[in-house]
Amino acid sequence: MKIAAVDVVVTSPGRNFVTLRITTEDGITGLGDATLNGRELAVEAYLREHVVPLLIGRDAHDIEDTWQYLYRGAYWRRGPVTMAAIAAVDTALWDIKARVAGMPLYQLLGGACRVGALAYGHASGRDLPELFDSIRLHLELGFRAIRVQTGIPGLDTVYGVAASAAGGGDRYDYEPARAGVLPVEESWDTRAYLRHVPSVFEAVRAEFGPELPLLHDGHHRMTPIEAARLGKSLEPYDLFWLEDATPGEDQAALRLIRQHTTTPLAIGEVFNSIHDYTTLLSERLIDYVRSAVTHTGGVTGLKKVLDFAAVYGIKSGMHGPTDISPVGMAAALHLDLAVHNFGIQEYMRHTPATLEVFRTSYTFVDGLLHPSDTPGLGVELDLDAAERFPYRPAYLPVNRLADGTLHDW
Ligand code: EZ4
Ligand code: CO
Repeated sequence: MKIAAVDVVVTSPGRNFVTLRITTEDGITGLGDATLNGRELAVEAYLREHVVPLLIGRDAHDIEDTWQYLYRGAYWRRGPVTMAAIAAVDTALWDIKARVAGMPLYQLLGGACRVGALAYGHASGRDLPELFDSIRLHLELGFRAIRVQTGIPGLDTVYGVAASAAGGGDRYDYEPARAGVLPVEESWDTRAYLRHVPSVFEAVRAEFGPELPLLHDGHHRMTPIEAARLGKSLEPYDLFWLEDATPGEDQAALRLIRQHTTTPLAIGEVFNSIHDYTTLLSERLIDYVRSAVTHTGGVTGLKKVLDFAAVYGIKSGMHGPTDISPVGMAAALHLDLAVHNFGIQEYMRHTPATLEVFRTSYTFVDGLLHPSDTPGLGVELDLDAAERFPYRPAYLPVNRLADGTLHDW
């Protein structure tokens, strides 16, 4: 079953997405997500110039061999651009294979281990009343696990905090990538953050009780000793996880945090290879793997990471922001269902404009996501709708300390 055509589609229904569409000689199509937030056109060019020409004429069924051909064959390995490009090819080929088989992808990955994937939603507020409203809204929507992000006294804007609690109705309206020729600049103060966050979790537990799983994202801003202190001070509030406490590239940092706290740790949304995880997994320095299918070499790449994690009893907690397209989200859901060591799935609902371009079939019922039993991934790309939303340059913000020093965002 030879690959006859490959298209790279860039569209911006509210935010930018890069999608690969592979068509076989008998007209079967498969989709893959290659969106790299704020650096989209680098992946588009990598695919268009260096990958598409290699795919024409290859057997669409040879998924592992194609993965190795693009990974080993490039000589220059790893990196977010390369691995997002490989992810898109890999996901599209799995989509094709499952469509040909007439099965939802999770069946080809071994079948379902659970009835649905527990999802967590994003509650946030500039102050406690706003945050409580946002948590209540998420509970009403059916979420059974909730990420809590909060404004910090003295800081104007803080990562993960929606502009207003009601915002876009029931929709989490925090979209960090802003259209423009330059990134927005935010300000940061770790000491103010460390002083404030434990009091917020104390208040949330007092209001909502001990049962509700609560998560928090540190977004790579702390030093190891600062993260250790936060983990320790949050222990009374029984977090499901503390995410991205320190910058991701420093695997040894997690050793220090681990020595000081029993708060479970999650990391990996900016990772792109199993080699980013070797120390973290083999030394049991984390509890959850945050990688997305979209950024880690696809279903094939991430499945290997999760199987490695399973050896150490470490679970999945796949990244699922709105910059993962519905195609990437669907791929994640099939893997969520099929791996034994599933933990939780992040879920930020896409906008109506995005769902006009990407026709999804996955469902969210009573806090659980299900990829649906449609053959393949279960997502269709509407090319006419995609054309109505042309690409707009947009960047993630940058962060500065009070004296102007550039800090991790
Ligand atoms: O900032 O996906 O856990 N989720 C996150 C996200 C990331 C964005 C960056 O593109 O940290 O909100
Ligand atoms: Co995160």
